[in-house]
Amino acid sequence: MAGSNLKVLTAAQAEQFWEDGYLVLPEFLSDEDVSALRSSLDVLEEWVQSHRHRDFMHEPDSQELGRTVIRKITNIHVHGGVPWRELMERADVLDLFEDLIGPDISFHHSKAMMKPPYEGSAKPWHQDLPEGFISPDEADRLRPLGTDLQPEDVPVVAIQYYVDDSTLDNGCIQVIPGSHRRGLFEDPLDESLIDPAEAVAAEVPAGGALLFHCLTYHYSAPNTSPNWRRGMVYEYMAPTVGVNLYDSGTGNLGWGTTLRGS
Ligand SMILES: O=C(O)CCC(=O)C(=O)O
Repeated sequence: MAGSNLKVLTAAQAEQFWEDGYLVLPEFLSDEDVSALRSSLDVLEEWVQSHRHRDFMHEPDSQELGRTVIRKITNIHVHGGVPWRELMERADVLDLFEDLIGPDISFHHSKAMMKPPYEGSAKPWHQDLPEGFISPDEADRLRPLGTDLQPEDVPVVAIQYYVDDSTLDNGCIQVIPGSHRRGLFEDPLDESLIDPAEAVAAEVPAGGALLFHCLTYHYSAPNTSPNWRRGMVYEYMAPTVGVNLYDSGTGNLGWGTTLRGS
């Protein structure tokens, strides 16, 4: 999938991404980036104490009395202000995606997954593609294809940036390597499809990032630690082969915006 003139990744990294369906980049953002991004999240965390907005989802079982605990902020590239907006279309980010999915890159969506200390709840095992990236009819059409559904034909890839260390203790993403080559399943994934022995904890230090394909099985456990695990997802797409993506109308701002190429 990746071209021969890579701009950010080594050939081995690009190959590993397509083999495993994910790739850890332990270093990506500068210390200045991380500090600006953290400050913006701190502002939002205060803002939500006195405001309500449909893009801000609260932790459903929070025990924190008198304080709103945020689970997820949809459209972080809008709500987070300048640093998050710039991150969406930074040249090095688009270069990285060009290495993986080619020169025609459009925006899919963004969100902040806050995983607050002690209260961050789990995200069940799932693939991104059936989570509103395609219509239910399209999912019904694709599922019987099984392993004929090639990940290279659905070049939709997420990057999750971390402003805190993301570890097993605070609910890092776990993945099943190679699961992006097993076809499309119901959302969320039936637990019988998951062999815990195959799961890999994709731990990433603050400032690093995790890339994962839209068919890769992934999960994150509750945060049982005293530490934040704030991981912000930006998803990008390139033209697909034989798969109709759609904007589910769930309020992803900027869906389909061309960021590079045609
Ligand atoms: O950040 C998390 O805990 C889960 C994120 C995720 O599963 C996703 O973006 O698809």
